[in-house]
Amino acid sequence: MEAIVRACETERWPARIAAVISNKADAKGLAFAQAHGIPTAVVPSKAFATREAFDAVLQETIDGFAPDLVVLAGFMRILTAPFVEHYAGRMLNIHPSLLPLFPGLHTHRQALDAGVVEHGATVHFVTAELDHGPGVLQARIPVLPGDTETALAERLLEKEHVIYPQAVRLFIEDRLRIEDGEVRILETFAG
Ligand code: NHR
Repeated sequence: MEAIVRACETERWPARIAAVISNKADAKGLAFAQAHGIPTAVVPSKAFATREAFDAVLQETIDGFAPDLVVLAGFMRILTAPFVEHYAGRMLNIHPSLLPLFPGLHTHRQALDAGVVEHGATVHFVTAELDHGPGVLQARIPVLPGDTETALAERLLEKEHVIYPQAVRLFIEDRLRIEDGEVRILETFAG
């Protein structure tokens, strides 16, 4: 989230971060957002009995800021189908694996256990099926001898901070199209 806010500022995107919203009141990103003059909101998932009830209030809260795009960044609650449908084609996530490999949790552990020589991260549009939406950009890193979950996560995070802002920028430039469940990136004349 911080990388996206910084890219928006330093690259002078024709965009505004409408709000930063968390399901946790103590999330560090909220303080960061406030320091950057960005509105914040908290919808405490713990206070809701069901996923449906939480998602309904989360949706009202998001829509109150009227964003063009919803960006999940470290958001760890599985979202219900109606919520995902409401933001179809306008909600992104970054998942720390080379999807379709290793959807779900503990991706670095999954990659090490599988013995892959390459790992990575994927920015994708969010669909109801967890970590299965159309992919926008991927970054790759080698898996090194002696690698641990922590080491992999740390090296990958640097790459995530590059490709997630790039993907958001492509959306803002209206260069992403979803066709037959796949993302096409439009070229510009400038390259
Ligand atoms: N919701 C839908 N419908 N589809 C996706 O693709 C989603 C999603 C919600 C979040 C992010 C994803 C990730 O980056 C994401 C993608 C949390 C879980 C999970 O199992 C899985 C994937 C992702 C985020 N959450 C548990 C739950 O019961 C809680 C885990 C926890 O709190 O630690 O919600 O990887």
